[in-house]
Amino acid sequence: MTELILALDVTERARAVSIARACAPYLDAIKIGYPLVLAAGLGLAREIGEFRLPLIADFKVADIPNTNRLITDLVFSAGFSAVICHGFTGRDAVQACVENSHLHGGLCYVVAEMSHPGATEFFHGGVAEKLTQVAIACKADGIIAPATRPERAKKLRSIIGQKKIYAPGVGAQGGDIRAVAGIVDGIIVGRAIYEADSPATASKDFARICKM
Ligand code: NUP
Repeated sequence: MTELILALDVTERARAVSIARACAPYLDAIKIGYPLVLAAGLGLAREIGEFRLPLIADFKVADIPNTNRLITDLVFSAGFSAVICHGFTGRDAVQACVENSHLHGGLCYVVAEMSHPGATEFFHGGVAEKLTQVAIACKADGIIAPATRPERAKKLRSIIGQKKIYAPGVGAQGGDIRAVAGIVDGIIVGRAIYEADSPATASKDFARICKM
C-alpha cells in the first residue's frame, strides 16, 4: 500500500480548508508549503489539523544549524507532525533539523533529488546518493525522491532501505503513479487534485491506485 499525500498549494485560506475537508477521507497526510503559509499564516496548520491527518511542513529548511532549530521549533509548535529539509547544507545542519524534530515528537525528511527537469543539473552525478547517505547518517525518517524518474527512486531505495521515500511529481509534472507507486512509500500530489473539477473524486481515484 502506498500513502497518498495532498500538496495543498492553494493560496486562499477558505479554499484550502474546503479542499482539505473534501479530500481528507481519501488521504494519508497533507503537505503544506510556502504558498499557503505565506498567504494564510502558520496558524492555518491548526485549522487543517482538524481533519486529523499528519501534516507535513514542506519548508525545505536549508540554513545553519541554529536557524534550522528555530524554524523547526516554530513548525512543530504550530501543530505540524513532520518537516522537509534540504540535505546540501551538510550533516550538522541536517542533524539540527532531525534532532529537533524528534525532540518535538515529529518526523524529518531530507530532499535527496527533486522532481523538476532542472534538478538533473545539480542532483545527478552522485549527489542524490550522497544526500541519501546524509539522511541515513543523521537518522532522518526518510527522503524525498522524484516520481518523475522512477529509476532514480529505485536507485535511492537501494541505499535508503526500509526508511520512507515520499515522491512528488505525479500528474502535473508528468510522473505516472503506476510506475512509481510500487517503489515508494507515498505519492505527493498537488495540482492534479486541487485543480481538478472535483478534488474529492480525484483524490479518491489516486487513493484507489495507491491501494492496489
Ligand atoms: O522535488 C520536489 N518536487 C516537488 O514537486 C520536492 C517537492 N517538495 N515538491 C513539492 O511537491 C512541490 O513544491 C509541490 O508542493 C508538490 C508537487 O505539486 P504538483 O506538481 O503535484 O502540483
